[in-house]
Amino acid sequence: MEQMHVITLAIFGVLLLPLSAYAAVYDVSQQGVQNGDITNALLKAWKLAVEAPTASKVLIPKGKWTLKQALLDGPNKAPIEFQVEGTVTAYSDPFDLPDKKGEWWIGMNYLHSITVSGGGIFDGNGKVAWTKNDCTKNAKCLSKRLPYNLSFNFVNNSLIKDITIKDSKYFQSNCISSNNVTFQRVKIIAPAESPNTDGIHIARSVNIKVLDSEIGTGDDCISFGDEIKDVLIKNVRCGPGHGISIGSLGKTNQEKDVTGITIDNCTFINSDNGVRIKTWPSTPSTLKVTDIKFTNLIMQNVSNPVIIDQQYCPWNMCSLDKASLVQISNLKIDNIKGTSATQDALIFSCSSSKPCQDVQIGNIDLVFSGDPKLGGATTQCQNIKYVSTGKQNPPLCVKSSDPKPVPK
Ligand SMILES: *[C@@H]1O[C@H](CO)[C@@H](O)[C@H](O)[C@H]1NC(C)=O
Ligand SMILES: *[C@@H]1O[C@H](CO)[C@@H](O)[C@H](O)[C@H]1NC(C)=O
Ligand SMILES: *[C@@H]1O[C@H](CO)[C@@H](O)[C@H](O)[C@H]1NC(C)=O
Ligand SMILES: *[C@@H]1O[C@H](CO)[C@@H](O)[C@H](O)[C@H]1NC(C)=O
Ligand SMILES: *[C@H]1O[C@H](CO)[C@@H](O)[C@H](O)[C@H]1NC(C)=O
Repeated sequence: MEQMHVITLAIFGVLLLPLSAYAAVYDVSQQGVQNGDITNALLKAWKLAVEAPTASKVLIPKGKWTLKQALLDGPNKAPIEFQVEGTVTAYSDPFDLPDKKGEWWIGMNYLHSITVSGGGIFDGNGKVAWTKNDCTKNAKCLSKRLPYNLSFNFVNNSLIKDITIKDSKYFQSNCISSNNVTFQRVKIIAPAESPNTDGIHIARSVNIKVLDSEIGTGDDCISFGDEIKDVLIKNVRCGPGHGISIGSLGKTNQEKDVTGITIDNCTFINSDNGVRIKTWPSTPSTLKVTDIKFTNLIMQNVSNPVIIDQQYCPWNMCSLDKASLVQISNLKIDNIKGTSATQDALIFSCSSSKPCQDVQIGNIDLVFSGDPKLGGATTQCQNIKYVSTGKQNPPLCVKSSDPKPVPK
């Protein structure tokens, strides 16, 4: 029976779209969808696609569909386009996942030459899960077991474009252990008050791009873990949310270096931070964060537009006794304009053990948007030496250390 279904599906696909560039189009809706649930249909279509010797397409057509969980694993023999035109919604119970090991709602692993496209929506339906998330109070929190929405691991040479990801139960999307993956014209949305709904989390990857996208969430718009090389974030609009964060880094000494992150031509609107680097104190990690560029950024009412925090220690989970051993160097901050919702427009809280090195700062124009009676915007400096060019508003610190602590 199983075999017959599969063959029928393949023939349908070819017959229905004879002019397609794809040898086969596997339309999920033709696979005995029950009450709109495509869980089994998608897995069957995906299996055909990964085994296809030539390029194929898996199609989720227009319409409203529900999906329990799907692990869309490779290896695939040939390119696959995953064309999502409809709205795919998760079930609301965060623990009702068939694969208990799965940390994702839709996981795409061990794949190459994948295109995700189609203008559709992945709706994580996270409202119930968020109420069960107590991570701000509890380090071993429940939500560590809540699934990601759309998770890419061990993926090469792939493009994710023209899709919307919304209301994930936890991190909305991630890209881990991958090489040459581009996110383009992606829209990621969750309410400002939803916990840990990071937009895209990127770690252990090389040559990743996020372009022309809009991200508004309850946590970081984009966050970076360790072992990163060559990332470009360009033309991204971020807010609400916590901004774009490199780190937190250095929590364990297994972490590896972060090299080459450029954040260019992005706009931050009502976010807690603009661009941020954060590292843990009192750990043995000596990783390096180098070749970082923050350029052409517009801040609109951002609480901390630019912040380096080498004393990152949330919920008193660590001690501040020993300075961070993470070395930040070769940092360029250029052409940052707009308004700061607090007076702390620029905060450079670098490590006393490893002061920030080779920093260039130029063309800054950030104005405090709050009560003018409080004074203007300021720069705070600890353990940083920089070269400055062009306009500096607020003025940069005269001394490399100004002992004001980082506000929490
Ligand atoms: C991705 O590229 C890496 C490094 O070139 C390679 O080792 C790995 O097998 C590739 N993975 C896939 C799924 O193609
Ligand atoms: C990177 O991936 C894209 C697909 O997004 C592909 O067209 C391109 O050839 C890949 N680049 C390399 C160097 O393999
Ligand atoms: C910068 O971003 C804006 C707004 O997203 C866009 O209109 C403009 O084309 C971008 N500029 C460049 C040089 O990419
Ligand atoms: C600016 O940001 C502050 C703090 O996040 C917020 O309370 C305020 O409403 C924002 N103002 C505007 C005009 O959005
Ligand atoms: C959707 O939720 C699961 C669980 O939170 C999470 O692991 C996954 O990362 C989220 N999706 C994406 C794409 O993050």
